[in-house]
Amino acid sequence: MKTEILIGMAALLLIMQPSLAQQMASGNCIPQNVIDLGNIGKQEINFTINGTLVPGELDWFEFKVADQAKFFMIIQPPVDGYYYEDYDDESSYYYSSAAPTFGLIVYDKDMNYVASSKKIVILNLTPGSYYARLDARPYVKMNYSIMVSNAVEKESNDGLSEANDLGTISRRKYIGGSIDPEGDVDFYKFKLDEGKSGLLIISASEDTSEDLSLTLYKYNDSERRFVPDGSDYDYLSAFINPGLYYLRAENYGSQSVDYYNYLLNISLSAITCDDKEPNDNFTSAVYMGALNASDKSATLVKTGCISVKNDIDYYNFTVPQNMSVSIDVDSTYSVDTCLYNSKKEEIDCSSYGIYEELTPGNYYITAESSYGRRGFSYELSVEGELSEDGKI
Ligand SMILES: [Ca+2]
Ligand SMILES: [Ca+2]
Ligand SMILES: [Ca+2]
Ligand SMILES: [Ca+2]
Repeated sequence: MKTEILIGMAALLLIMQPSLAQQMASGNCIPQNVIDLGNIGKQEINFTINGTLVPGELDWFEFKVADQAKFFMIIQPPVDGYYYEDYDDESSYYYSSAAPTFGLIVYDKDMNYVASSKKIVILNLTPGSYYARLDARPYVKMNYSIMVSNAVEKESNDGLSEANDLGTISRRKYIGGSIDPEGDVDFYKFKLDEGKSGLLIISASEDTSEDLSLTLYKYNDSERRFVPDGSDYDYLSAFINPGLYYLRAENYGSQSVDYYNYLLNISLSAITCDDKEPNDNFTSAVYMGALNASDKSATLVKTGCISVKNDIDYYNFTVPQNMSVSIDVDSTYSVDTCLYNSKKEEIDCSSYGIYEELTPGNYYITAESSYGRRGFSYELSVEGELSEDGKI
């Protein structure tokens, strides 16, 4: 009984830790071993600080604001949602499905509270000296990184005509913003230069349990205006070609929510799609080649792209002699594949790969998203293996 109470009290103290620490800090406690972040002014800033926290430890930072500056600070664990522990010199991994709970608090030079967040703070500060304090509730030693950048939205950006211009998408871009007030909608626009194309990926993180809804707008030639081209929450991907695009960010769901901050991470990966569209039926199938097994086995590989919703990709290949054939797909999202013979009769369908003994002939494969996703690539491989004596 006594032990139970002690454990209960210890747990309560752990839960209370951040608020106790906050009160102490605001009581004019000048921190020791402060990490200097330098000056923040009108110039473009974009830097990352990497550090380590051990249980019960607080890291302090100081910075000077030269001119009135709006910028964000985002705390990120080293790997999405997971963190690792270093045992002295020997590295070993601590695996957890729960992300650590961070707390970042910003104070002015007199230790007056300015702002705080578990993930993203957006600051609009007058010139002066400031402190920031980071704590976390991992129960292990943990690495973290804090990114500081003044790539912050400019209100009002509530419609297509008011969209914030993010320029040309070439390297990864970050933009911090807020859903504030309730019902706020934020528009951004960006361009993809001539000769560039690829897979656009936009992911969002929020300092709340709410999700952002992201909608991409593309120019429609027949309607002669920008129209929504796919919508998703927290993560949006699409194959894009040169041109101008708009992005709409707003709170997902209809529940009324308080103000929150978010960070958008926008990147373009150059992907070459081997499945020249439309390859949407048997006659337009993309030929993969013949499984010529000079040394017992042969492999045919194609990179396919699920470019639009309900895209289906047809392929065909030749089996020159009796073979054991396995068909596999490597992809972020589940892909259903089906195998057909030359008479277009279905042999097998699966989302986990197909394995069949095949006689010489032409065969077809179809690939499509298992759950109606779009905007991702996959690698389709067909491997044929001869039996010891070339016969099955
Ligand atoms: Ca906003
Ligand atoms: Ca807005
Ligand atoms: Ca395709
Ligand atoms: Ca297709």
